[in-house]
This record gives sequence, C-alpha cells and structure tokens, in this order.
Amino acid sequence: MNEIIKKLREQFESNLSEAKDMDSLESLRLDYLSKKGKLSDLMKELSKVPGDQKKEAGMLINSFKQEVISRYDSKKAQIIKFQEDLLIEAGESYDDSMPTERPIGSYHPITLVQRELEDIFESMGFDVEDYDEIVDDYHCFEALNIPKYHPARDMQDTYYLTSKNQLLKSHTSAAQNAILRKYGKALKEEGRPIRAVFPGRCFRNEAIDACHENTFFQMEGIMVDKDISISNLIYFMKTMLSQVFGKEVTVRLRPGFFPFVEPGFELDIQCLICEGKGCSSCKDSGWLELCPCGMIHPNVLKYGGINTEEEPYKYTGFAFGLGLTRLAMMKYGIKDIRTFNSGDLSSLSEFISR
Ligand code: FA5
Repeated sequence: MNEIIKKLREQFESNLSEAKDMDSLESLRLDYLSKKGKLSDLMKELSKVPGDQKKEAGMLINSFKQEVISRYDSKKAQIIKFQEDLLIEAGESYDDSMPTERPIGSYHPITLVQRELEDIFESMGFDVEDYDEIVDDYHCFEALNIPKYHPARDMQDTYYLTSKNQLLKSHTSAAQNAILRKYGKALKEEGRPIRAVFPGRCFRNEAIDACHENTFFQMEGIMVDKDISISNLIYFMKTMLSQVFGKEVTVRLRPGFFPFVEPGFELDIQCLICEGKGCSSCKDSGWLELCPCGMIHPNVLKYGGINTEEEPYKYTGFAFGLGLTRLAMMKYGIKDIRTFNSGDLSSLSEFISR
C-alpha cells in the first residue's frame, strides 16, 4: 500500500503543479476526490489487503486523503489570490472596503456524517452505492418479504404516487434487492463477499416531533458471504459507532421485528444529549432507536438471486438500517431533528468543514 500511495502522491503533485486555473483545479478535484475518483479506487484496493494489515492500510489511505485535501485547499487559495492580483494590476475596480473575511459556505451536518460513515465503511472493504428516491412497491416491500396487505406495512406510513405502483422510498432497505442482484454474480463466480452501504433520503407521513421527521436519512448496509453470523454484525456496528463518536458509547440490543430479517434486533444508543436521563430528543426514555439490524431473511436472499439452500453456494448475510439523521443529532448535539430541514443558517453553519 505504501508503494501505491507513493506513486499516486507523485502523480497528484505533478497534476497539481499543472493546474493553473479554477477549471483545471476542479477537474483535478473530481479526478482524485469524487466518488469515482482515484482516492475511492484506492479504498477499493483495501479488499485485496490481507485481514491483519487492513487497519493500517486504511489509516494510510485516510491520512493520504487528508493530505490531498489540504494540498488542494492551499492551491485553490493560491489561484484565487493570483486572479485577484491580476485584476488589481489590470486596473479593474477593486473595492478594498469589502470585508476580507467573506462568509464561507458549509456542508450540511448530515452530509458531513454521511461522508464520514462512507469513509469508515470503505476502509472496511464496503462499496458505497446510490439509489433512487422514487421506487416501486416490489422493491420497497415485496422483495423484502412484505407482501401486499401485510401488517408490517403499517409501520411505515408511505407516500404513494399517483403513477402506478410508485412511491417515495420509506426506507433504504428498498435498495437491498438491486444491490444483491448487482453483486451476486461476483459472489458466486469469484467468491467476492457482498459488502455495500447505501445512504439515502426516506419519506414517511409521520407525526413530527423532536426526534421524528417526515423526510430523514438512513444508511443501509448489507454483507453476504459464506458463514456470516450475528458476531460479524455486532463487530461492524461496534467499530462503526466507536469511530464515529471517537469514544465508547453505550448501546443496547433488543429483539426487533422486521419481516426481512430473522432474527431481528433494535440497536439503541444511550441519548448523548441528556446522557440517559431522559429529554425531548429521546422522548424521555434515555435511549434512541438508531440502527435496527438482523440476519437477512432467506426469502430476501432468494428474491435477490442468492442461493441459500444448495451446497456449495449456501450464503447468509446481515443487514442494518442506520438512522443517519438521528446519528447526526447525537454526534453534533442537535436537540431537535427539525433543525436539519429548517434552513436556519445560524444553527446549521456551525459545521464549517469540507
Ligand atoms: C427500517 O426502516 C428498516 N428498514 C431498518 C432495517 C434495515 C431493519 C435492515 C433491519 C435490517 P425503522 O423504521 O425502525 O426500520 O427505521 C430505522 C431507523 O431510521 C430508526 O431506528 C431511526 O433511527 C430512523 N428513523 C425512522 N423513522 C424516522 C423518522 N420519522 N425520523 C427520523 N429518523 C427516523
């Protein structure tokens, strides 16, 4: 990994020195830092690294990524300054009474936490996938072992569209079938485990309060391979949470029912706003439902084209549906979920970061 990063660093430095204006700098950013860029490709290389070296390799990649971001930022500042100097030299009007510190835009806290999670899961060999917001009934429910008129549909008060069979995705699990189909071939033919996370916006006709919105984000994750068990699930959940919060957080696992997992669990996190004492953010319970999860039901694997019965292809897997918006509340100490969609810049612009 050291060798690969060394070569990529040389290439990056050479590309950076050739970037003379904002357009070429933007193509360099896309080339290295976008989802399909060289840094994402590098993350994918992690799946080839032997298990005991994965952690170190992941850290090397993350530190290289920070280096690329910081080099990009300095170059951007340099080009802006150069362009301003040119304007001054050319005698263009330049208003030196303008405040020098212009307000800088900021990323939304959900974008920040989503990107952080994507990095964490990529470093553990997961692919990051995108999925539609408008889906059909089959993908949102039937492919998840929830046939028409099943009572579990009542748990998600869904917005149906007038066009036939379409609806606003009520949970990210709606992408499970497509992801299983996309990666199933490589699982069967090359033995490559399916490991994917897919964040997305979800919609439900909710009674809104401090911890419920009608539009919120989840991040779904699945892993399918031979001999996947609940221990694998717990390992990934614990690693993810300790990295996101940078400290031990208190969680509890209790049985939960979802027709697409068996067994199913509710993973709750102790409320970090009131430290478990009870407040409006956690509906006075001291706990927040954060990440339901479980072992993927064999019917769901079958609908996704994965063989669960015949040897040698007998696969099992886990799935989780992380409440990304609630995770952002806990991480940034945001007491009311309504802040996220409020457009209230004084609350949201605290999160100035890349
Ligand atoms: C689901 O949506 C399942 N699809 C999750 C799942 C995936 C279970 C894979 C098993 C395996 P649930 O309705 O509980 O489950 O929502 C999951 C998480 O999304 C909740 O724990 C919560 O953190 C978040 N969430 C749900 N509804 C809302 C809402 N109205 N506002 C904000 N966050 C919400």
